[in-house]
Amino acid sequence: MSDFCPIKRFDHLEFYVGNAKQAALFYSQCFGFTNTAYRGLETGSREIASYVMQQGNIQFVLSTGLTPEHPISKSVLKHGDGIAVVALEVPDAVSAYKETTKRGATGAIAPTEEEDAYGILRYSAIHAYGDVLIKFVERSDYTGVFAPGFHAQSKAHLKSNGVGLNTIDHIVANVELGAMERWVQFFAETMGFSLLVHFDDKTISTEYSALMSKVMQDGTGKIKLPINEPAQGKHKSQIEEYLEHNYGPGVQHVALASENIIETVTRMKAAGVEFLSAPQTYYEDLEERVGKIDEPIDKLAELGILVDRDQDGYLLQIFTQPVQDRPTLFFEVIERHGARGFGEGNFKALFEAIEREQARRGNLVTV
Ligand code: TYF
Ligand code: FE
Repeated sequence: MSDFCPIKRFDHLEFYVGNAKQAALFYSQCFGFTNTAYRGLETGSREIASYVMQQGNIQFVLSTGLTPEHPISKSVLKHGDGIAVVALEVPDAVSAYKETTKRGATGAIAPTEEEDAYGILRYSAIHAYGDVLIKFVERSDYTGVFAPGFHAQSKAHLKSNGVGLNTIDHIVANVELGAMERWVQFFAETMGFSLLVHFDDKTISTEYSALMSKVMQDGTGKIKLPINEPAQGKHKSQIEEYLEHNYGPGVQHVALASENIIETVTRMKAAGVEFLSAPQTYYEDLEERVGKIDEPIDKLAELGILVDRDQDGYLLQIFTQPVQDRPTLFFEVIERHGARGFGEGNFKALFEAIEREQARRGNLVTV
């Protein structure tokens, strides 16, 4: 495995939103994140306000533009709220930039150093699908709370004991029809990733919507980035619905891992997070399909949690409704018991559930 662009971990995901103050309350109260750092007018940041939200090893940064000209304001006008930056922690942000741009990546932020009393933070960024950036963050010489310009913040109403979400498991993008190969090549040649699995349109087409999915991963297997492309079906694909409403490619869903999905989903539901539901028939023959599992099936049925088994073990997963008015970004909560797949056995039930929602939005039209 080539290691010209070694990656330590997911560093953070930056969301561009219309109102970061309200988004911070949502991710705190409904998803269990705690606000740890802030920049905005009160800290001398005149153009942008950002809230760093943390839970386990997961960091979200919620940013909004404070002027109509700010690129974040323009991004929100076009895409609505969504993920604009996938930040990866790397040992060397200069080298990551040089090695990837040398191999064809388009530079977005040339290597930059920012310094404060806590040391030096180095970062750089390249363009990925749509308007999404991949940012390389080098933290080895920095001990501050997040980055220069951010002030530590702990406000009681933005503090949470957490709902048990612990790590980012995978981040999925939707790209346009015909663009899959380009992005597979990008991750292979530019980032040194390899193809983990490929789901073709036959594995995952329901009666209506069809898509193709290829999972790219880094050399360590810590960074998994599946890519979806729409495929021909009887009705408009869920991927096309996303592309229309997002006005282009972008991040479709982020899977967050929990070590107790029943507890996590119970808490999120109590806080008002809406999830897709599986029909009760899904649970009738569940044990025949997946064998013995540790969790009580009646509890999984009550919450709508799906189960799948592969050669390495089993996994539990569930999907939220889109988290903004546009049918764009949503989240997956996943608990792995050895399984390394993505819930292939659930694709049919899941896509039928997504299509029921598409129909309610008037977007399940014959093509
Ligand atoms: O990441 C995955 O592959 C699973 C299944 O539009 C999935 O979470 C795939 C495509 C999609 C929604 C979920
Ligand atoms: Fe997923």
